[in-house]
Amino acid sequence: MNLREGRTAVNIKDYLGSEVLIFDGAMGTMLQGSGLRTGELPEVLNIKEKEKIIEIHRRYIKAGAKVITTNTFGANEIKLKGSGFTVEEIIDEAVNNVKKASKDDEVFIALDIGPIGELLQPMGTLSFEEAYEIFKRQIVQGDKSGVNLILIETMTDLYEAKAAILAAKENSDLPIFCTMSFEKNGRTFTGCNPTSMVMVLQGLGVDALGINCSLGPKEIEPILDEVLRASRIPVMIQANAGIPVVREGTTIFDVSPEEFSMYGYKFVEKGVGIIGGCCGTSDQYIKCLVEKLNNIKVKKSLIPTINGICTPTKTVEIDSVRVIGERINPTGKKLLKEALRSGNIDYILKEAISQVEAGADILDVNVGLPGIDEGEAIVKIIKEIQSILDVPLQIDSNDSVVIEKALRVYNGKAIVNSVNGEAKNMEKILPLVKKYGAAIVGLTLDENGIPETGEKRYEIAKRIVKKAEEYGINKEDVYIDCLTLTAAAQQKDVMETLRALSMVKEKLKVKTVLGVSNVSFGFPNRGLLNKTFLAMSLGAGLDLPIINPLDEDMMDTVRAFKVLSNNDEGAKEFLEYYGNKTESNKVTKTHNVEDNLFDIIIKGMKEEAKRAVVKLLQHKEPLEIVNEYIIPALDSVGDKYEKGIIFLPQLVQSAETVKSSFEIIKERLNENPETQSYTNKMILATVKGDIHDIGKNIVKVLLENYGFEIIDLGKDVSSERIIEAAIEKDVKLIGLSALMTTTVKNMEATIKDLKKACPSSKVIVGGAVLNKDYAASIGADYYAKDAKEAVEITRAFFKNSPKTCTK
Ligand code: B1M
Repeated sequence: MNLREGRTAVNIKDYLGSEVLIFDGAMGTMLQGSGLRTGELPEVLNIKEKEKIIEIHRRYIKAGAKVITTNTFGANEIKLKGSGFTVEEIIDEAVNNVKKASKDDEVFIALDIGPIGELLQPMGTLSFEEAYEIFKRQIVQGDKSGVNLILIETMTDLYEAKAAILAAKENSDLPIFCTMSFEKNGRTFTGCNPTSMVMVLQGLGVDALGINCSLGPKEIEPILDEVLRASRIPVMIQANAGIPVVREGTTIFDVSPEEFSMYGYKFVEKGVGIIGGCCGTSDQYIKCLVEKLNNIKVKKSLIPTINGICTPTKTVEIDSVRVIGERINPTGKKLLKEALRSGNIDYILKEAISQVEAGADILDVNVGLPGIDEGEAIVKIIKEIQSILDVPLQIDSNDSVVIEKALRVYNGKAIVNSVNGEAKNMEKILPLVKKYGAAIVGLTLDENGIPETGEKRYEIAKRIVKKAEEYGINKEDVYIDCLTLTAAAQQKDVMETLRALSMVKEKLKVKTVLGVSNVSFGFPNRGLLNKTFLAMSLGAGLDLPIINPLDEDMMDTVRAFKVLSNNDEGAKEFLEYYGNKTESNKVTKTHNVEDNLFDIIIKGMKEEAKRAVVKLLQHKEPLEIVNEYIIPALDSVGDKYEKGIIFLPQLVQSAETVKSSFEIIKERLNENPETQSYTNKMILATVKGDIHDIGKNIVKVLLENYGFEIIDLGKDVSSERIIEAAIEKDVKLIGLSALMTTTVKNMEATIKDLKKACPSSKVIVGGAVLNKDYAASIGADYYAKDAKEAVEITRAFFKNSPKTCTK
């Protein structure tokens, strides 16, 4: 059969959900097996050694694979820089190679797209739109060259996956499959969990999603179970042939083709519909898989069991009452208005943090204010909040342009607040909600305003749900707001809201949302009315109260309701919260702004950290601040990271916060240098493979302050560069820093190389992972536990030693 002919004749989508679709296996490890030299780009071989590539494709086709992946994993403009070939040339040749391997067109061709190889902001420097453009170039060419689908694979950052999917959706109409790579702890390298991955990818409209690489089938199985629980769309697995181990210089994968296919069978039994191999697999593995899966149909029933919203690292299932924090909304808030006008992001971040600390599960973000560019402001605020908090957001605007801008940059699955029953309004908002895979709040009002009776509001709710479904939005993602009216003005209508709410819950079976505090407007003792109305609404079936979480009475009501409605099983949350109440109050009270530098670093608030440092410097020495606040805070961050409490994005933010506050410490240190005449010089570097440089930079500033000229070679520095600089600049003392157990080995190798090339040079080492004995065992001459000790050692050294690197 000619599968590829006319592309639409037999669309790959027709296979999904019925036949098990078998992909090919690894390309990289097959190429290594056939003599790929280290450092050589596999994609360039599409042109330079096309026969080798064609042969690998042929072997997979012969083994029975129905989808062949192009050898284009890294064919992006960043990785190909300096290769002498363009993205277009490589992709075109790669597609041709598959076509040549399958003369009679018996397979589908998947355009392979791997990660760009650079981290996106805020973890790295690449912007979302730059990433989008990089992927777009690959996709446009793949489409032109005649692929049948796009396979976005081995993603570890959900945001990068989103950029790739949008680039695919907006520049081709090819089917999109997307897989991410997880580690043994069930998270990707950037901390993304499987449920969040599913929520976001299926929301973005991919045709299949799943897991590939990093792990063998055994380790993938529990992660797969989570994916299957959440996914409504076909699930794909491309496991490694086990976890690679290096034995005598060779990488070995310990899962045999037979065992691999047994897992394949088990996975299909569980509901997987698309299967292939990743690193370490070969045509043998695919052959076994094809034989084992002969005549098996897809089992997945596609019944969703999870509904909710998320960020990459945090999923909020709407399976119980969830609090939406209302405070980032300028209506009636003078200080927030000022902050928005003056661009005081820290004020807004503090509002965000305090609400989360008070128990908000979701934050509403509304920045609509005359005189500011709402679109620009919402994008900035979403990015800032998401760089320090993992809480999902509710985008609150009635301007579709603003909503689209916000949905585009938001990392995760958001709620859009809101759409109403007016046809024009639904036509504008709902397509955006569908395109970006969000949830939507539907207000029970239309061109005639808010109906008085509960029945009429219910009718509007019904209309909104129906229309949303017509646009392909799942009913589970529509949250109905029956609208709170002010008791002071419309007392008799208050109960109508609750009647409407009950009807919506019972008849439409959708989740409900309500801004509560409007009920008390114009009354004294508003708090009393608010908490009473909240309790009544929860009793009527409210799922998502929009409230001020800093209002203890309101949060008390929510917690109490959860116990009484059996939402908080065994009253676990209740007991945890109220059992420790006195203790937690005490902790908050003892903290003042200055003492908070520790917390500020952990929270990752850059501007706030600078202010705290300035205050602390009034009565503390710069190094005291480093030792008493900065290092303990980073230790705590490192500890939380290791325990999986926080993830890479937060680790990066804390490091960035330290960097910005250290700028101020540095200025102070440089105000009173002990001597300004640089008579002795030394080199400082963080060793190869290690990018931790905060400690090394502290050591540098202090040494400079004591009059030493520092040649700072930066981080991730090879021994060759260090030797070259030592010889060229005639330096006698070399300082090396390393922070990881893995890079201490590079430190040892660097010392060895240095001693060989520069025999009379001396090496001083430091870094939290070392101690005195270990430093001696790797050949270092000196070990400094901190920057102060580094200064003492350096001073003593130059007092007693010759000053040049004589060979
Ligand atoms: Co990473 N990291 N990190 N990290 N990070 C550690 C080191 C880790 C222990 C965290 C953990 O899991 N608990 C762990 C290493 C585990 C191991 O040993 N195998 C770790 C990991 C795993 C990673 C990544 C692999 C995470 C990932 O990507 N999945 C990745 C590594 C990338 C790479 O290097 N290839 C990574 C990345 C990062 C950030 C980029 C986010 C950031 C670094 C930013 C930067 O440096 N520009 C970061 C941070 C901040 C940390 C922790 C939290 C803090 C390090 C630090 O700056 N401490 C760290 C956990 C921890 O240490 N508690 C962790 C404060 C600093 C002042 O102390 O550097 O020890 P330190 O310097 C002291 C002394 O040691 C001494 O003086 C300084 C001042 O007193 N000293 C010297 C240091 N060098 C000296 C040289 C001298 C003399 C004295 O003479 C020359």
